[in-house]
Amino acid sequence: MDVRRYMAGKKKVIDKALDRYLPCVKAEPQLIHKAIRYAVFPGGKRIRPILTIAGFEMCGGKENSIMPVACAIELIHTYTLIHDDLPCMDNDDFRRGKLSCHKKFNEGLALLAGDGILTLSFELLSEAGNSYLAGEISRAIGTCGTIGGQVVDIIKQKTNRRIQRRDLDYITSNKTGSLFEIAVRASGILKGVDDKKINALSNFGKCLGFTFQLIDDLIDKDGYVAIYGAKHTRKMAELLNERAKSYLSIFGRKAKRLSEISDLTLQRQS
Ligand code: GRG
Repeated sequence: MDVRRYMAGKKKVIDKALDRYLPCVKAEPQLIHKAIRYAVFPGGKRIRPILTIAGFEMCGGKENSIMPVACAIELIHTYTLIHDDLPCMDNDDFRRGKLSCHKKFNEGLALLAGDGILTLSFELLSEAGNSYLAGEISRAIGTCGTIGGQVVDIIKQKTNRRIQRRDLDYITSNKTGSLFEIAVRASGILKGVDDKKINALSNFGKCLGFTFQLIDDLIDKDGYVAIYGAKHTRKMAELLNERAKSYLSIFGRKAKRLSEISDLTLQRQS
């Protein structure tokens, strides 16, 4: 099956599962559930949970048993977007082509919608029954991971000085990279593959996350593009994509799907 069709199919399955896991709009208090569903649907590309599922399948697992983990990863991603859009952070009025959550509802509700889906993600992780994995995900999105990246980003933005490469690397690895890394790594942990394979999955996820951010900077003409220009940034992304795929060699031909998803990241326009 063509990789685009594979991804579109997975997106549908993920959306259906998210719909099942989230409280319905009629559940009290209705307003918070309305705000949560507004932020989660129709959603974006669902790239992170697709990577989790594709990684799990590569390791010999079946889609259904990783679905709570894949959905937890997407809910964590959505919480970061809701909070990132708040006036106290990036102050964005729009997200995914519509009003951001706090603009549609209000700041308090958006904050709680983010908290609500972060909390639900750990309920889903408890369903997966692997406390080591829950710990690894907590660490990846904590103050030495995603949150840490956001903290340094905010501090650097406030100084108004041209950002240094070292700081940008730190922000990218943590703010974007950590969640990509754990999204892929989670698949190996849940399937119980050996440490060599888990490390390979981590390295692949880390490089892919970095590539993803470089392409994002090319689309938005900021970040690395502001320092190195578009041509150099694209070259960096291409090299990093090759490095990402090289980590998959340990999986042999089974790595085809993850490799294709990685290549597709280079071509994305949104
Ligand atoms: C801890 C509040 C908090 C934030 C952490 C991840 C993050 C920092 C903020 C989110 C905003 C942002 C621009 C992150 C960079 C990573 C990135 C390119 C996110 C967009 O991801 P896509 O393109 O989005 O996968 P869709 O809409 O497709 O889900």
